[in-house]
Amino acid sequence: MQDSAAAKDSVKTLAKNLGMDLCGVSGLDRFATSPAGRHPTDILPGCKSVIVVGVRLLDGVVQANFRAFEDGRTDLKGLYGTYGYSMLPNFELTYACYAVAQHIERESGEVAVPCSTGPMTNGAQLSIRHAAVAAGLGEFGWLSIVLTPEFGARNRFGVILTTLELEPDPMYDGKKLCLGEKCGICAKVCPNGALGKIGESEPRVVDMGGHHYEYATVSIPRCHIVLMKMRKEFGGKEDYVSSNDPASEEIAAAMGDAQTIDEGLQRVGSHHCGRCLSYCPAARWGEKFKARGLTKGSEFANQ
Ligand code: B12
Ligand code: SF4
Ligand code: SF4
Repeated sequence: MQDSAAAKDSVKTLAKNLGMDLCGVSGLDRFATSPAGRHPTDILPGCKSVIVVGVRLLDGVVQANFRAFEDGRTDLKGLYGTYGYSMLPNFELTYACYAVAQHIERESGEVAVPCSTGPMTNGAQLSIRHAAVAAGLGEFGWLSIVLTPEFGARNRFGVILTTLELEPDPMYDGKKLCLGEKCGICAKVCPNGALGKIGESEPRVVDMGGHHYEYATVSIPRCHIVLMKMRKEFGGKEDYVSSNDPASEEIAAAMGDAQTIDEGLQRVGSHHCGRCLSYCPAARWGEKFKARGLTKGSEFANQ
């Protein structure tokens, strides 16, 4: 392969041709504070570059979520489950990561590892959110996932680790994307209080590449039981766990039963919530959805 800048260009062109909307590259210095076992070199010894690809969510699929939240059309949640959560973003990203890794190995003789992207793709080797920020694609929003200037919260990402040296992209340094305290919509719309309120709860703090970020500490059990419909009030057929804030062990024990209900292809209920992501107005989505009449103007959509 060519020099590190030309090699990066060829990877980005390929990613675009594979249907990716975003692609960025980070060196390893930005991962200096990774937790044990989650550093790129723990997965690929000799790793020199972290490539992150990203794909936008379809507006039409996010609007199907509004029909469910605002019109009670919970039958439409399967659209988000299939095209916005488990199936397509993940598989599309998985294929793109695989093709980029093949391209690098074929062209340069270096080593490349495509990582898992999420549900049904076997595991979480490293934090994709941190990688996306390191690769300059955006910044953490209060909702804890990554906001990009192009699509706000409505993106999914995939990661390829490689021993090939690629020219790193600068960190995102543009206008602040999260509207912070004057917004707080993500915490307000969460049906199970999984996200603490801004200014009232202890944030997670990340220092990376000279940038400082703070975002909500997500209660994973609280989010998980909504995503998996594990209580009647979140659409479950039964209360599979004893409270809205169960211990992780109780969720794990109940998963066997819960996963057999209302199964999609992945044998997991297709509820998948996504309220925080859908209502997040970053990247002017509030205006866009309102202008197109895609929400019914709930107090959140109006902000
Ligand atoms: C399991 C999982 C979940 C679980 C648990 C989430 C969790 N926080 O663990 C549940 C079901 C709750 C969940 C929910 C959602 N998820 Co999710 N999830 C994942 C998945 C598959 C693995 C997360 C994980 O265990 N990572 C490994 C650990 C190590 O990373 P971590 O928890 O992020 O990191 C912590 C520490 O280890 C440390 N850390 C880790 N690495 C590093 C590196 C550095 C340098 C530093 C400083 C610190 C640090 O900081 C973190 C805080 O302690 C990721 C994909 C992935 N591999 O990252 C998607 C992912 C995070 N999810 C995603 C999405 C979109 C969602 C939902 C919106 C889905 C939905 N319902 O529509 C919600 C959002 C909820 C919310 N507000 O956060 C996207 C986010 C995309 C984006 N825009 O940023 C991801 C990246 C999937 C993807 N391929 O795009 N998710
Ligand atoms: S996905 Fe739903 S339950 Fe999870 S944090 Fe977002 S709004 Fe809350
Ligand atoms: S909903 Fe508002 S506070 Fe939450 S991440 Fe989006 S812009 Fe930030």
